[in-house]
This record gives sequence, C-alpha cells and structure tokens, in this order.
Amino acid sequence: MTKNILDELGSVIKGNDNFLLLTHEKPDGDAIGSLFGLFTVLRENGKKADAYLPEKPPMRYAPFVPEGIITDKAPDLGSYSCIVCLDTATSDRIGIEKSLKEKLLSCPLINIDHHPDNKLFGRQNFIIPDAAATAEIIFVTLQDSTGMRISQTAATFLMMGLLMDTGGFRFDNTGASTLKNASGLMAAGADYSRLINALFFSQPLNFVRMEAELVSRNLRTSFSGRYAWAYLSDEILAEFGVEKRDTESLIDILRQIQGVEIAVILYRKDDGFKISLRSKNKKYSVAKVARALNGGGHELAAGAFIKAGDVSEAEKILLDMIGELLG
Ligand SMILES: [Mn+2]
Repeated sequence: MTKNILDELGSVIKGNDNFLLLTHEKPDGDAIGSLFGLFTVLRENGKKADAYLPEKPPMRYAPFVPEGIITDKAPDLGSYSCIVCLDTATSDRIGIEKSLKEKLLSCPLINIDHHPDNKLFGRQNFIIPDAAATAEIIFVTLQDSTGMRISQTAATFLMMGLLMDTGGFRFDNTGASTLKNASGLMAAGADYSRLINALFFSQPLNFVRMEAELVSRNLRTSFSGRYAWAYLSDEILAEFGVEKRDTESLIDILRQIQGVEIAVILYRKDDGFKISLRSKNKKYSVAKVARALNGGGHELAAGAFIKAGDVSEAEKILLDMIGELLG
C-alpha cells in the first residue's frame, strides 16, 4: 500500500475531532468490521465519533455490535467536522436515508475504500485497490500513520473485515501483506477464535437445511461444469425462515465445487434480479460482466442487477454473457 496515501489519511484522522462514520447499505463483514473498528479506535483515543448503521446487521455480526452505534435516528450531518464513508464504491450505495444523500456530498466527506471502480465521490478519496479489505487500509493507516492505540476490541473488529473479505484467507486477494497485517492484528489482541467460530462455524440449522435444499433443487451448471448458478427464491428463504441479509457467504457453496470457474446466485429484487458473481480465475473477470450490466465490484467478486420479468429470462442473459467470457 502506498505510504503517502496512508500518511495523508493519517493526517486527516489526526487533524479532526468530530467524526461521523458511514458504510454501504446491506453491510457485509468488511463494512461492519471497518465501521466498528475505526469507531472504537477513535473513541478510545479521545476523539468524538459517531457511527451510523441504519439496517439491522446480518445475524453473525449481531453479538459484536459495540455500545453507542447509532441505529435509530438519522444523524445531523451539519454537526460533524469530518464524515467518513467506508468500503462503498458509489455514493448511491451509502447506508443513509435517501433524502440525506445529496446533502452528504456537500459535506467534508472522506471516502476510504478498496474497490477498484470507486467513483471518487468524496472531497478526499483514499482508494487502495490492492488492499484485501477496507479494514486493512484502516489498520495500516492507524498503526503506521497515526500512533493511535489499537485495543483488542478494535483489532477484533478490523480482523473481522479482513477475514470476511478474504473468505478466511482463502481468496485470491490474500497476499503476503494481508497475512502480515493479520499477524499485526493478532499481536494487537484480535480474538481470532471467537471470530472464526462466530463467522464460519455458527450457521443456524435452518440455514444449513436451506442450503441443502437450494443445492438439490436450484443448482444448475453449464459449460461442462465451469459455470454454476442457483436461484435463491423468496419462497425457499421463507420456507426455511432465512433472511436475505444472512446469505452473504452462500455463494461459496457454488464456488467450492470442483471445476467451477464462475459462480452466480440470483435473487429477486423489485422488477428484476440481483446477481452476485464470483470467479476463481483471474482470466475470467466477473467485474467485466457486472459492469456490462451497470454493476461493479472486484475482478473476482462482483454484483449487478438484471431487469427481467422472470428468472429464466435473467438466467438466459447471464448464460450468454458467461459463455462469452469463458470462451
Ligand atoms: Mn470490502
């Protein structure tokens, strides 16, 4: 990671006192870990800081929510000297009331992210695409460029972000520096075994049964098994009492299949289908597919939306695009 950028970010953090922290809607582990982690460090180092999380977080993160997170009422944007947006590629995805989004863009907004297609909507933008997670950018900045103390609690939050965005250090974004920074977080006291148990070994039984049903009923493959997809219908979620927000890692059941290069989960939203895409091979960029559908993301993990009346229509569009990608 570029030292200059981190030093500049470190100065912004040191030079302000009154922070509001935001992240993206439908927050995932990196969004939540970055938000809670930076919030904790700022408060523990004598800064005034609020963090806003308007949505109920996915179940696996519920035991980690720290005291003092604002969840119920929209923050008064004018009362902060620095607003930090974490892990969010485009301003329309910021987790805040729609009516406040425009005003937000005229505030002193700092944009910290690792998505390569970040739209640079902040007054200052700290985008580091080679970071495995936004939580990693936060950790390295705090450690190397601010001299602030990182407590065990804060280290645990930041490790959460790093763990979830690397799939427990299994994905391609795991490099030597990722593991070095993970080691730094462990040295700072991150509660690794609590995280592993909560994040990876705590699926409720109804969720595991839903997964089994999804695989046996809705899993499809094509191109000699190189493409696997499944339609996660509202019906199957309702049948097993699973909430959409708790399906963040569901796509890994497709990704783990031998020979699969590209995995996709589709689910209904409004007048079409949201799609979540993963690739196991740098040769096949799912970000490219996502961008062609007005979505975006990382080369190996991306998302988009297809307007379509029924799922077979959306599946057909995808099948053509993925066929072309796989060649
Ligand atoms: Mn992230």
